Amino acid sequence: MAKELKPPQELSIWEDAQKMIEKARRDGVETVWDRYEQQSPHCTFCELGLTCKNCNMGPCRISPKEGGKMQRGVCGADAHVIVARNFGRFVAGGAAGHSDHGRDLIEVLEAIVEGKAPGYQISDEAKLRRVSAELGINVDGRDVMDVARDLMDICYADFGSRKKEVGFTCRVPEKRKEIWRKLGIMPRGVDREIAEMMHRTHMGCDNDAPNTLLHAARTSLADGWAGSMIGTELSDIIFGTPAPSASRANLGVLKADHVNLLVHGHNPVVSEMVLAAAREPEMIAKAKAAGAAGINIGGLCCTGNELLMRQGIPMAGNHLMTELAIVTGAVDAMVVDYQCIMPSLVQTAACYHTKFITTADKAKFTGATHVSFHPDNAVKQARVVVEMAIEAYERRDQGRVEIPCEPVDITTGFSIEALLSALGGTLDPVLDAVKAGKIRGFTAIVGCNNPRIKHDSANVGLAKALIKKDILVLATGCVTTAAGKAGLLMPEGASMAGPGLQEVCGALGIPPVLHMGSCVDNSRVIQLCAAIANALGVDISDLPVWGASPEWYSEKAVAIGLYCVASGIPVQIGTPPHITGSDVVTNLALSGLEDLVGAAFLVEADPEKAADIMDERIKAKRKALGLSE
Ligand code: BF8
Repeated sequence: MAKELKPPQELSIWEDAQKMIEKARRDGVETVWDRYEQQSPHCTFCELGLTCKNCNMGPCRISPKEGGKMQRGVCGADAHVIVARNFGRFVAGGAAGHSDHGRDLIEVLEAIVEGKAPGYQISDEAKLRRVSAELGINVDGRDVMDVARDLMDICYADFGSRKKEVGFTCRVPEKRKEIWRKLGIMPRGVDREIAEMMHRTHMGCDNDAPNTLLHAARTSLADGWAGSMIGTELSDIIFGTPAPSASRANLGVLKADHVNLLVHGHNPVVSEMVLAAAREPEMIAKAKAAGAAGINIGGLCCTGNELLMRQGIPMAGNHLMTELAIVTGAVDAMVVDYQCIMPSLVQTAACYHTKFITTADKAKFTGATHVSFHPDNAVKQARVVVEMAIEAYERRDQGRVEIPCEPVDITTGFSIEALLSALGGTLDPVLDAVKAGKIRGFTAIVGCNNPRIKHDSANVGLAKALIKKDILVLATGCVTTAAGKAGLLMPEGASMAGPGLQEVCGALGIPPVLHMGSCVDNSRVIQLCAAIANALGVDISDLPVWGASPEWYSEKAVAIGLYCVASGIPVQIGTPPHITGSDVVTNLALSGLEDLVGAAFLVEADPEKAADIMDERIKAKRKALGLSE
């Protein structure tokens, strides 16, 4: 029997989402929430992490308590080994996603150096020289392309097996590196750690759950301090380092009289080129000839964040809004690269006139139109994509268009460089505010949406609860749009903050939630924490800081959470990963890591309760640093 549909008001806190869920139902279009209901209840063995498909003696599923005795898989693996192996592979998947994205940027840099990437360039030469110098490259008086070539070599080497430590560990406080060396989790090379995790979790290798977990930490550190950090730094060098700017968010950014082209996925390598093509007078003229007033580019998910940070492109929505954007009937084309792109979007697009276009040879979708992007053909292919959007516009049925709300204003662009420049070149004003207790601490709220949780309720709830306690919030990934829609990315949003944070925001003209970029850009968060720790002469774990991912869903989010924890930043999550079938693994995650790396995970779904627990730790950390409340 079909399950009863939940009212849209129970599925999302947003009016634009609720209206589009209703429209999807009217239009007979299936959404992620429908499929979630169909899949519920989920398999308990899988939820606990107690299924194993790693070999062909299985699949196995075990009960840890069957008859009072722990069951074992066919190979003899107990619950702890099975859970740890599954978790290790989960982390490796996330680290691979971010890091392969980072590698794609090295390849673009290589193509630029070799003169084979028309349309791409070094946009921030000063940052190229600064980052290269940090990594030990001689930059004085050298040609920009020579420096870029050396940087490219160092970044490629960070993916290999020849190093003892990846390059950007030069940014990590010495005390932290000592911990990593002692535990044997210093990240050596991105591909090496990921491959070793796959090796360890093959049947008959690492059969000691804590040992597997430590390698998961090492793999995640290779993501945070190499794969992701390379992704961020090279994106800034190639496309420009973000600076504060104004933009808008929600489905109201779609324009009924324009060709609407949404970019979705992660890597700016594609979306920047599509944007550039859409701005060409020739393309605008074609759009006008087709009867449109112009071409409107909007962002979804993390490539949206990338364009928002650097180009001020408006955000149409986050993860759970991607299907609903098409349901407006106003999206002429959705162009995607990779990661977090629901396979369902092909079917959703087929219900309307929307052209669904894939661009990455490693992320093809059956039923989509594939336009293969590479550094040497990106300019040409971007024009092809924009022309497809214009053609689709001509087929649009305006009678099916419903743009559900007006957009809200947001501010964006808070890279570390932008923060420093706003603060007069030094972190001192922020550190002074922290010492004075006006900013009591920091929390980076990162990550996703998940249909298990009412859309954005926890992302927004936690951000509001924390700023009320004078805790400055940094936002990345899909939390960005949530915070933006809630008015938290505007300086006026400080009226929702506590008195200290209100004062700081007023004095600096900043919002209480600062947008720092995409999920790959969580590397900016750990870099900032390391810089603050270095400035204070302490370890990262001594700081009054948290990470949080209230609505996480992806492997990447777990990799981020673990590299934060391993870097000394405790992390709140709204739902546990599939590890609770092993008390050894669960206890390690929730408390054991605290002893090892000075931080651990907190699982608390209620934003207010989570904020209270986080606040207690911030108080304790402030006290230990000799800071008053
Ligand atoms: O990397 S926040 S849903 S889009 S995983 Fe995905 Fe989560 Fe969004 Fe970006 Ni990050």
